Amino acid sequence: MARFLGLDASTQSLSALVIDMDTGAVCANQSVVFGERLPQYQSPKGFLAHQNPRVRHSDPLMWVEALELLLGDLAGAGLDLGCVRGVSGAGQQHGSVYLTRSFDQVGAWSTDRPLRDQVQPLLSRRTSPIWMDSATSAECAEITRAAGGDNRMVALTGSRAIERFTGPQIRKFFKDSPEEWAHTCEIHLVSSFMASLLTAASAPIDLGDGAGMNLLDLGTGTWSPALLDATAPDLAAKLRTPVPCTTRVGVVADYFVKKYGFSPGTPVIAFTGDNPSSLVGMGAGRPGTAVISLGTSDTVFAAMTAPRTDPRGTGHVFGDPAGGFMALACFANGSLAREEIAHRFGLDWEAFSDAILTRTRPGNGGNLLLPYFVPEITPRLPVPVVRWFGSESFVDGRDPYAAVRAVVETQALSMRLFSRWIGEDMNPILVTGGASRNRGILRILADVFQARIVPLQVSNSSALGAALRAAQAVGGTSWEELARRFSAPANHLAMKPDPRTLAMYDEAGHQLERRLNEVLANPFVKG
Ligand code: ADP
Ligand code: XUL
Repeated sequence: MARFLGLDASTQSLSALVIDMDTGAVCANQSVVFGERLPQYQSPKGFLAHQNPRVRHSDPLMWVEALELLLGDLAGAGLDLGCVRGVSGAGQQHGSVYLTRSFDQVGAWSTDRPLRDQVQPLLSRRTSPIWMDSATSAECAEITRAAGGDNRMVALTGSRAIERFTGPQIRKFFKDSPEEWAHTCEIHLVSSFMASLLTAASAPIDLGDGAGMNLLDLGTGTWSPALLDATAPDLAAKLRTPVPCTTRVGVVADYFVKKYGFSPGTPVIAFTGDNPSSLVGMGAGRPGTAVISLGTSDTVFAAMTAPRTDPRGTGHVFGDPAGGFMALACFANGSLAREEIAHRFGLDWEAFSDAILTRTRPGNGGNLLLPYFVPEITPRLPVPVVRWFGSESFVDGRDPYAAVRAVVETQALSMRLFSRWIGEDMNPILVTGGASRNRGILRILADVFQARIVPLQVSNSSALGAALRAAQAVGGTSWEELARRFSAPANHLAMKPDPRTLAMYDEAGHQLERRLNEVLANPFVKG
């Protein structure tokens, strides 16, 4: 039996998906939701509470415990992990883990104690800043200055210096916590941390996720000496050389063989970022198909036919696991903003969808909401901004149904506006992530993008992408064949655009841009 396991350590959960190459079936697809299964970490949405909305950290031990729970669930459900011929994985991007000792010095995990207890003493920093953190504006400015300006940053790394990116986060840690910094000998991304746990060895960062650090020279695929210097002293010694996404980084450690029944010697392929992994999971690793992912963050991405960067400075270029590069725009106020409105009005997801499909009309009667409940990544808003524009019956959320439509219309218009630079074909658009099963949201995306919006049959494209990457690297199956077998579109669920909404949404797009420009000029002033 040729089976491959993909893991996805995302913001709110850790998921596993197993594909069977003989039958073409997905034979396991399971998650451990942190808030539900690990309440002791006080992270109901996957991150720790903090009074400063710009600070967002998670406890890396929560991810360690989740890995054990998830593997226990799979084995407990009767899945024979001994049949798995290769493993790969994905992680929420940009988040970082800091160690006092290299995983290589640990050698092996002891089966006498839970993994969590063995990892805890290795941490030089108790918590991990994650992608939602935006507390590093000063460090971004310092790095940009040292590197020679925004344009130089973009030319080298594919992105400006960005608050959530790992380089600025490392610099802040070095500045704010010199003692812990002095004790740090190895730094990982969430992806390479999870791969290191699995192999009991220090797994290198891959080029897909590494591109989200403001440290990688995209031209050479190596850490940029100038950026390492601009970020923190002696940083090169704390990072392993980055590797292509298809690299075999080790084998499943004895600990997991003994505890969960993996076969000895099961190869582990480099883990990557959740978005690069999702790109191949969606069957979009080759240029020609764009993807919208509606997870905790909303992202728009596509494999690139030609090198391109975002003149506005909010977009990014990451490595594409299928080769070449991918373009991406990321929005922090995704699912959590939709949840904010749903909870405020006591609506479940069905009622949320219904508010769009049956209770309100495209354009929302000209009403507009800026729904930035947390600092926004795209456009760059350093503080939360929630503003209502329109009729008296709409403002301040007086009409729950109009509020639902308003949050989703602004999200969709903003995705369209800020992904234009990507320049790849945007019809059809494949859609994934927790919110992609919401018909109302798909309706608005179809109309705003004037594109056919198509979900996949398999949910959790990031874990699927990880399983496919293991199959490609270990089994040698081509990307095309893997996509044909496992990334089939659910055409019966596709949403077609209504051409009658085209002009109206163009006008709404201009309105939104005008309001955003006002706010960007002075986000601290209430309009
Ligand atoms: P991540 O991978 O970032 O952890 P997921 O892709 O698993 O996130 O998506 C989780 C989010 O999906 C939740 O925050 C929830 O708000 C949202 N979600 C789940 N089901 C629905 C639905 N039917 N409609 C809208 N949103 C949903
Ligand atoms: C991408 C980004 C998020 C995280 C979490 O740049 O910050 O999409 O990867 O999913």
